[in-house]
Amino acid sequence: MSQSLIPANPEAVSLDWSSTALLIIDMQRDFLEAGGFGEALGNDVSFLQAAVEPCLQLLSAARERHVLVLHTREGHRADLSDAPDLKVNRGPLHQRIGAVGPMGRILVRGEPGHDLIAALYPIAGEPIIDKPGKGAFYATDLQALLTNRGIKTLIVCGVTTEVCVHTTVREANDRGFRCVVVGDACASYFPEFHEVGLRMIAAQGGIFGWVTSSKAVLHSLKVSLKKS
Ligand code: C5J
Repeated sequence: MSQSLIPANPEAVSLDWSSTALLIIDMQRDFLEAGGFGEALGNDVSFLQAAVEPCLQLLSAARERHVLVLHTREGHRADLSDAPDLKVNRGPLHQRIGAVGPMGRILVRGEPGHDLIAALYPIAGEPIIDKPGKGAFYATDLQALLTNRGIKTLIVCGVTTEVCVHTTVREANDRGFRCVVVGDACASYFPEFHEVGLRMIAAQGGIFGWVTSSKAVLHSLKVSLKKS
């Protein structure tokens, strides 16, 4: 596949699909479904539904075009030994990380709530990055996986815009990966944080990366395939 110019903020971004991966952040039941971590924190999880269909379209197109897809999941070991006290000891006991909820223990690896939503479930060959933090590079092998495959650009989508998407984009940017964030394929429990989060990425000449739409990425994938 060839070079492509994608309309974006703050300016069109040129990318080579052969060194580009799709990174889907934390589309987990714990964040998107009732009874999980997101709801335990007092959020209206329905706000995150908006990202599902655009993520699905990106995922399907990336699979069809043999673009590397990686999925991340935020969560902890069953004994919570990888979770700082600061993160665990917050809020009422029954709503904390590790507490038993309707989808098993909240944000614990292997529990039903920790898993990715059915609509975006990974297939063989798509790495899943289990991360104990908000950023996907912290305490994971993501950087090695990308570098060893020659990936230079990340198309980033998922939830939540201002927390795990933002933290990951900042980490990626500092490590030299170009991030193209797909605005309508990200979502937040707070629409205003979503909007400002996207603006922060593209501000100051694209201080953390570029922001585009799923339509623009899908078009680029389609055109690149025709050219190849
Ligand atoms: C949060 C995330 N919001 N995936 N995690 O705690 O954004």
